[in-house]
Amino acid sequence: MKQTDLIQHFQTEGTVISVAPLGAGHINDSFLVKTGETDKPDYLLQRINHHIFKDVELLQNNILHVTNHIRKKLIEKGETGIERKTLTIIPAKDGKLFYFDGENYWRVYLFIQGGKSYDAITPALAYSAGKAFGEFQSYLSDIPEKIYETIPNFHNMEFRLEQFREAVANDSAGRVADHPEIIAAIESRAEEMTRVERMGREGKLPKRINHCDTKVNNVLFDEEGKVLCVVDLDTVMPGYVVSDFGDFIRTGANTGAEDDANLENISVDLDIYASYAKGYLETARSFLLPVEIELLPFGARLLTYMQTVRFFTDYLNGDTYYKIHFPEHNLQRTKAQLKLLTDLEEKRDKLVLK
Ligand code: ADP
Ligand code: GN1
Ligand code: MG
Repeated sequence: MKQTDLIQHFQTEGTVISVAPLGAGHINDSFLVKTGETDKPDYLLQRINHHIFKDVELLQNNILHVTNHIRKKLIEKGETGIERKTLTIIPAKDGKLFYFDGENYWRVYLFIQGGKSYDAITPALAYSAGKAFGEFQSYLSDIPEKIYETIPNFHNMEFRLEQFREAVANDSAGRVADHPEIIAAIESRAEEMTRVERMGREGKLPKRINHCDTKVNNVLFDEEGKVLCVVDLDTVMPGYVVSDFGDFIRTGANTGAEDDANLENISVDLDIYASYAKGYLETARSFLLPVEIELLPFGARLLTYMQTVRFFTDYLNGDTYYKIHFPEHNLQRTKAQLKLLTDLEEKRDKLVLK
């Protein structure tokens, strides 16, 4: 079905004048839908990857609860311009939170005008993003509805290692024999990297509602560099806060790209690291336990390691999960993440927070 026809199934206003692809995520497909009338909003149309988010109804209900709760908090704080400060779901004409066209699932959000997202940022933007993610966690700390895992075991390192080991054993794409050094690099860190799950089981670390995809390009900033809102809410679910801290550092504090072909470009930018941590702790310190703060630098290594394992597992499986743009893309991503991990390990002493 054409995207212009799809939009007719939603409770939108105005006349569609254009539909154009937007964003560079690895999972969903996004389109900016522009309307002709100046007094009508534009929209974001997204094709939901239902091979990954298998229960679309549960997914959309989660997002509805999360955005309604955040909206309530913003109103309580006396904020204005709230339609740009959290996502707004536009339901389908039948009242559902998505539309199924017989093949694909689609959803629509209000388009946030003037919002900018970046793949590379400055320390000032990192500080602002840190505050925003701390605030996000704090807003959701008392959400009354149950928020489900939209992808079971999503940031569970033990589970990700099980998937990796299964991929090595199956060797379905015949790629295992060529990469003994990557396999060794993953295995040698496995014990250390699963400590968060052990601490959770021992009752030493609480789960909180996390964003679980705190990539730098999931924050929208206004023209002045102030955060408008956090987007990409598919993975909001219970988790350990080290995850959200770590995934931002993995993406926002990398001097290179996530898939940089030139490993020399890759290192951790310590200014961005410190600025993000400062912003985050300003809004999150009040609810974090000392052990959670102590583990934040570990979180940066953990999420970089987790992404190494996830990209490499997908490579070994023959590229079935992440969108790839060329045949060895997942291998290149793996090597780039491993390089960032090594740099984070070397600068370990410089990452300690107070
Ligand atoms: P993906 O799963 O592909 O990463 P996102 O939900 O993050 O999809 O959307 C892709 C990009 O589109 C984001 O990085 C952001 O720049 C932009 N975006 C997302 N939602 C909105 C919105 N409601 N209004 C304006 N821009 C948006
Ligand atoms: C995916 O959709 P996107 O690009 O924001 C992935 C994240 C990974 C990220 C790696 C549902 O996020 O977990 O960290 O790619 N999302 C899912 O860039 O698997
Ligand atoms: Mg995204």
